[in-house]
Amino acid sequence: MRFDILTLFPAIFDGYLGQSLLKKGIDAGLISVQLHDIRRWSRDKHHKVDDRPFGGGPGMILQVEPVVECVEAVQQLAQPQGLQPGHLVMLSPRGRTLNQKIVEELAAKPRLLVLCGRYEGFDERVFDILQPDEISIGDYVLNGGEVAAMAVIDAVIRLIPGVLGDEESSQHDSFSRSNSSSGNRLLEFPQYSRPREFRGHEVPEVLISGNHEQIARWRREQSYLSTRKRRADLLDDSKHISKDEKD
Ligand code: 6GU
Repeated sequence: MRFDILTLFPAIFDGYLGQSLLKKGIDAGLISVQLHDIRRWSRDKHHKVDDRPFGGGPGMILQVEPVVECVEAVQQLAQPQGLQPGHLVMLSPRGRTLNQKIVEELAAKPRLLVLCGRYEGFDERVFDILQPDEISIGDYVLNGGEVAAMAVIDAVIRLIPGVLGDEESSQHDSFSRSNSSSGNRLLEFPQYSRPREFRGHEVPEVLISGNHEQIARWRREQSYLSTRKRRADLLDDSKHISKDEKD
């Protein structure tokens, strides 16, 4: 899968790209990531890409020309390599809120262009012209789309076949479609490792019993109880989801 990240601050991604799963995926040839500095498409000799809003008001607006021209150049740059123009995601607090279903949808694309905003926002014509898939990571305000872009990429790469080893498979993740036979989306069950006792807190006996049937039943119950305690809204949601999926 190919990612193109379009940002005013490419350096923010350096640490993330050089670490852990993403680096493993890149080294294995399963993922490629290219960073593009929007400032290179500035028409200004000082590389300015923002300006004051017409009509007045605080803050600066990302200008339409550098953003549109940067996206178009990145789309075209791919053609000699036989790549598709790619699905354009724009990180924006007004977008649809990210969830696992959207992550699955994005993971099915061969190429994502990830456009990160800053300042007070984009000139509205960026949306009119590019018609991006606007995505938010929640109802709060970040200083820019970069951290949100990393959240999207991090969630998407877990679903690319081969990126996670068999042992760390994403199949059992909370929220994943396949984590329960009934189609409900439940939180994960609690896990324990050595030691068997710490400060009087013991590992549940059933996990040491060696009875795999009992262990599986206990884990299903615990998943349900954990979800009911922490995220009862998921239980309501999953009723709708399983009804929809039957239809
Ligand atoms: Cl994608 N961008 C910004 N600036 N703030 C956010 C966000 C994105 N998602 C939640 N808050």
